[in-house]
Amino acid sequence: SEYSQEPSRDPCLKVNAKASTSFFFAFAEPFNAEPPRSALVSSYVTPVHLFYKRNHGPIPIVHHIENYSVAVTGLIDNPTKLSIKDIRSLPKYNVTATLQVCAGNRRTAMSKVRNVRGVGWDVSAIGNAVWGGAKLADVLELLWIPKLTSSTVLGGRHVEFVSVDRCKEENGGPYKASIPLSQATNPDADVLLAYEMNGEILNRDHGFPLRVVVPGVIGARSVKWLDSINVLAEECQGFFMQKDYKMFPPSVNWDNINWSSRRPQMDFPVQSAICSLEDVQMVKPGKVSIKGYAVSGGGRGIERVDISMDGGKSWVEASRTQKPGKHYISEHSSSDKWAWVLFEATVDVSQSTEVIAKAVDSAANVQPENVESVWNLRGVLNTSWHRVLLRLGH
Ligand code: MTE
Ligand code: MO
Repeated sequence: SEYSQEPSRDPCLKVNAKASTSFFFAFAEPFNAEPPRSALVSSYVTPVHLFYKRNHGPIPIVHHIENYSVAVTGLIDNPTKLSIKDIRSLPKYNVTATLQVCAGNRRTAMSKVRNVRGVGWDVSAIGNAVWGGAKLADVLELLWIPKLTSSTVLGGRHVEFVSVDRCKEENGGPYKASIPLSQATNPDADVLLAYEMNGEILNRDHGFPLRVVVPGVIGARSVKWLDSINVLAEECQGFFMQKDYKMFPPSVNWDNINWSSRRPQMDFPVQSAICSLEDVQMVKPGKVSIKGYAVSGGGRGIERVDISMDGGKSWVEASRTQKPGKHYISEHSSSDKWAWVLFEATVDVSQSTEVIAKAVDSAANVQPENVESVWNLRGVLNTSWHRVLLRLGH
């Protein structure tokens, strides 16, 4: 089958089958999986084998890396092909960035309110990695597209990334997505053509030999197995930009949906989740440690993480840690504005109770209280307060 040459994966990963697949297709292909919660917060940088994996087709194989190249075409004067050597010859940057599945994880919790369509992602479809590669702004400059080129002046130009994989949503064509030209040419946006993950050569699952990493933006725009870069007069018209990964209001259903009425989701909102406890967790009376992650998109850092034990009437602030991965940092490294913080609080438990976490970002954006208020038919962007139930046992 098309899936006979998949890489081997850590058996601890939880494979998320599509809700619609029957029992016989339960190890649904393409491969979509996330790590156990507790493993996710055991390190600041997520190990590659534990990093969630999100695919829309079989994992491509590149046999001869020497022959591999990326075509740069579209609205440019000199269309060209860049080899991996050309890309490696540009200054290398290590950017610590949190990537979150699709247009946000935690779909399973949203589907409990009302049915939604899509792969059942829980809280661990997110990871924080150190991505090593060339800045897209440097690559484009090499092709005479100056840094900080404004998309507005040029009528909303976008830079499109096209892969080599085969997705059924694209009728067997490749996965693609685009970002505004102004972001692509902004060195401070830290958009990378990455060939390393956590100091190792990028593996097949995560896009070998080259992938895009768009920090602060939903994972769906970070195209893996990059084949070409096209400068377009407008947004990419592919399925994943136009017919998916958009936020709709709770009133929109499959009968009245109008895809063109909404913009593709780009920056992700403020998100946090408790990972040291399952949804329903048995605990002994006494001290319980609450650990999790918090992150916001668009380069907005985390200002605060609050914990409540009384349904949100009162809150205590959790402590936060953010460790720049020093050992990866080279002369060209950047701050951790794209990376998550891990939080921790210790609470005293004497009866069964709900624990709630919510984060606040540097622009004072706060997670919404209820999932109902952000419910949408695709089940994306569930950033509602994260709640777990502690059941007292002995
Ligand atoms: N790129 C290609 N070529 N094909 C894909 O299916 N999935 C996208 C994005 N890039 C995808 C892709 C989505 S929806 C996400 S969330 C991220 O890759 C997942 O990246 P990861 O598997 O490295 O975690
Ligand atoms: Mo995704």
